[in-house]
Amino acid sequence: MKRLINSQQLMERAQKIIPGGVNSPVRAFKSVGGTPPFIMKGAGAYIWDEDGNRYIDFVGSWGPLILGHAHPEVISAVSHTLKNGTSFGAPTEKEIQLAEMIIERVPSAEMVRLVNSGTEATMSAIRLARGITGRDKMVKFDGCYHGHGDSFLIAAGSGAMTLGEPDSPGVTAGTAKDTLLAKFNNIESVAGLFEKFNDQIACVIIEPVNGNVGCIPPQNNFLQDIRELCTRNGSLFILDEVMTGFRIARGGANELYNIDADLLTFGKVIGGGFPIGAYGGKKAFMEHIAPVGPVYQAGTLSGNPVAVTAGIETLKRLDQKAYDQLEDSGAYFAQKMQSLIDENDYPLMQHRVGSMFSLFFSKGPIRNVDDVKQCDFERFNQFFHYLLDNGVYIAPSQYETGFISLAHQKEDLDNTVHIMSEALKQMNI
Ligand code: HOZ
Repeated sequence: MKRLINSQQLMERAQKIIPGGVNSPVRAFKSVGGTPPFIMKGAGAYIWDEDGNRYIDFVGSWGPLILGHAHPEVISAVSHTLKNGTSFGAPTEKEIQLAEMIIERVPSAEMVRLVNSGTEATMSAIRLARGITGRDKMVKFDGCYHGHGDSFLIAAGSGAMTLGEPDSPGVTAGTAKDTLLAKFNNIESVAGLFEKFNDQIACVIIEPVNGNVGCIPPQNNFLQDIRELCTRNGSLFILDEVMTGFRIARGGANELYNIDADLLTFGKVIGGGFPIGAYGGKKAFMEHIAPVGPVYQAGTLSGNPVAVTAGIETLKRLDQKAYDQLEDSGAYFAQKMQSLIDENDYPLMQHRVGSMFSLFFSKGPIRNVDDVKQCDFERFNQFFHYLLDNGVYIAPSQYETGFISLAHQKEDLDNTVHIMSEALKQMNI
């Protein structure tokens, strides 16, 4: 059992002045119970808590740290930028460089606008879609999470689902009525909405891999079929690549699944651990944004030089060799876990897309959030706490995805499989 004395004290202190003691609900361990370790530092594949315990980290700040923690060259470039000032509220050359890197990699991105978070990116993208089409309604998928903008907090995944609040109080009925819900991996549910509301739907927004209810890949031609429905009905198709962008392939899901998106949203990896987001897409659409067009969107710190530097330095290191390594690591880990599951006939199944993975406490199939809801959450919690006690840090919810970084070595993955195997053994399942 790891000692979390300092973390406990910090949590008590934090809870007095920060709601729940945390600045984002997923960090609070609400559904798994116990005290979250307060993190003191990270290096490569590891983090250390305030009691000196070391963990192999599969959260990676919820996705951004694809190079691992405190990558020396990213830190050095950021330090250099910092010396010249932290923010100007005026254009800088580095913003062009990051935008060029995004556009060069993502097939459907012809123009890009930098913002400060994934939430800002998705909020801005749907405003743009509504501004262009003059339509109000938007289709999202049950269990997809697109940040905490009002329109998205309807059947939302991630922390909202974990806390049992997929529809947040505070979202007005007026806003909620414009969010239409479809089922992930169920094209009939999308077609049904188009039949009913065809000339009212501004856009369909989707996580191409549903990474906020665990990791669920799209099946069959699901994404292509949505593309077709959007084209036929004059609606924009928005790929929310905040999680998948520059993570599952050099050009993200846009490239991997060969989907012609109208708009795309980004975050996480493009900030290399700093707060950033972006939305992009076809030039003809992006030129509707102010100051070129009438759709307004702005930000004091948008394109912040420090965040942009970290993003550039991160993307620079993500060449094909890096994606091959991420794929190898993901496949190696999944294959070892599958042997463990098969040899012991454990009631578990897993999904993986590159370096994104999830282990579900269910025999499956897992096609969408409805299937995830059938998982054995009690067992997930036991498993989670055994891992935490033994130095493996995964997200504290069955409704989240694991991330392998370039810093994870075979030895880290072997150790993790070993600890997972011990956890499952002592759980007696
Ligand atoms: N999308 C992340 C969780 N799945 C965001 C992290 C957060 O909500 O704090």
